[in-house]
Amino acid sequence: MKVTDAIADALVKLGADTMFGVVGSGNFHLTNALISRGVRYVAARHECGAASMADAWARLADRPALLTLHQGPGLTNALTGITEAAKSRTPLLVLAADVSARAVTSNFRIDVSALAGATGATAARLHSTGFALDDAVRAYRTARDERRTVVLGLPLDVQAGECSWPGDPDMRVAEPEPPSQPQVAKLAAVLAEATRPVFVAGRGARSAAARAALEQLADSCGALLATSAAAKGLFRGNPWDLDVSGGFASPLTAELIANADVLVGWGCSLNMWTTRHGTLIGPRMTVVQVDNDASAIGRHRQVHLGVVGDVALTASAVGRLLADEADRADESPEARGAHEAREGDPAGLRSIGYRSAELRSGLAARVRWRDVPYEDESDGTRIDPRTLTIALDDLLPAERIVAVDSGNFMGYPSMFLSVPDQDGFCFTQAYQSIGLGLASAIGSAIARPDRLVIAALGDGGGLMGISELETAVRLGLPMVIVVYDDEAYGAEVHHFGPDGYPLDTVRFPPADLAAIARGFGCDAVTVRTGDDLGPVRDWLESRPGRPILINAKVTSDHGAWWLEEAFRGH
Ligand SMILES: Cc1ncc(C[n+]2csc(CCOP(=O)(O)OP(=O)(O)O)c2C)c(N)n1
Ligand SMILES: [Mg+2]
Repeated sequence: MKVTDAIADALVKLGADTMFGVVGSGNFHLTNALISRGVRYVAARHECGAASMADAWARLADRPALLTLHQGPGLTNALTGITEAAKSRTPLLVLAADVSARAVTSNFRIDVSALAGATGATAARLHSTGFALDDAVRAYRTARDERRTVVLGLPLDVQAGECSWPGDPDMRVAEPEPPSQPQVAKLAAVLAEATRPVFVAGRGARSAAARAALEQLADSCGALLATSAAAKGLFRGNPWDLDVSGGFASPLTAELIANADVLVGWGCSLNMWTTRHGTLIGPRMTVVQVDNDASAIGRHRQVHLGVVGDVALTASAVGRLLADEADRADESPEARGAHEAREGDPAGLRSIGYRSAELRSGLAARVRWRDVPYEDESDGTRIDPRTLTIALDDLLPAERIVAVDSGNFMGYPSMFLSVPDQDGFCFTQAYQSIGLGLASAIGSAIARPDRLVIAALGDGGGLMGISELETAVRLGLPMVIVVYDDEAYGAEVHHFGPDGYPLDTVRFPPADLAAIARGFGCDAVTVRTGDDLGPVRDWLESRPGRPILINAKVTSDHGAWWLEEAFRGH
């Protein structure tokens, strides 16, 4: 049996079903072997786009995507997207063709393992025809079970070799890690004493099971619920949802988090973004971190208590312990209070922990950014990005996925567009690269054809990744692409401008992005006022099988409020 056929068989048996890439001679046969076994192949126009599509797809599908690349430049072109995936712990298997070991003078020769390791990905390799299948299966399992981006080097001579099929691969999937009982008891004791607890759920809590367990525990101790940007939407619909903690937090959210007496990060690194460089952590706050990866605990900031374990299992175990303690207390004179504490009060009819009826109505009225008053700076020729985004929030269906590129503009879609749940937000910002937003929106649209995908881009990042517009048109994806067009690398303009530096390197003449998009086969509209959004309404009604690009000429008199915060992190 040919090694490429054996690997394709094994990957399909393990569950691989979707692959992104750019095909050259080095990955031609393996890619076709996978396609002939039913794997869907999505051809991108640039390997970085393919990597970012695969990254977004895997985040939403919650299983490994495959990324297939030609040797040498195929891999180096993909590196930025691979780095983003590796830093985000996206389960991704990169099938990276490589020259044969003996081809020491090949033009395509690079050190694949060194490159993979340098990005934070896990390096793997087909070592020989005899072990090729084991190497490939192990690489897939590492990607899936450890949530790693794995770069599997595929030497051409090994790919072309023969091997024997050893039988079906081991199909076991790693089980989630339960916490230890002493740590559960410590966290239960902290929550039993808390008067103003806040939970901040991160990427490691992005599941329905974690949401259910965290909501139940929060009800029993009166905690408010926030997320990191990576888990935005997780608690949508819960009356105690504070939305995102950190630079994107609304004033009310920031105030409530800073005034907490106990903050528990659940599958959340509590990094400088989520804590606003630590300013959301009060001096007398007890900080707890729960994570299934022991090395994540205390990595960004010191915590008073670290609990190693799966988020859903830990939240359930702590909830059970608190309920047992309340049951025992039922026999005591304080029985009634304890009983109430155990039952919780999700509706907020009486005060428990941080919750009260008054706070509940305050949250309903003021927790969203779009409910915070602002002065509309639109001037008839350029639209205020806040006004634009609120209009889009009203116009576009609620069942959506918002995929955001990087830049000064990025907070507007992140904070003014609501999302239906944690799968409604695709935030590829772990590497802070511009240019990944469009491709990650395409990967999202492929993962979730039931939802309208909104790609939110700056003009800089949009033009950097524009080759994938052809992919979106070719695939007939009905997505909305909003370009916040300030004709500049606005982040640099607003960071350096106030100090009087020359800005010629970061400003550009106007570009007609709507015409460019039409050239790719998109529908398109240029928007300078809210009235210009009519064609978007028409497009929504007819839903043609092609994207619409909104070239929004936005005001840019000053930087966004989160930008200075971001530059403090450089
Ligand atoms: C690949 C890459 N190159 C350069 C940068 C530095 N950078 C950060 S934001 C930015 C400007 C992006 O411009 P645009 O997409 O128009 O967004 P804006 O800041 O104008 O809102 C640049 C160049 C980066 N983060 N990533
Ligand atoms: Mg710009």
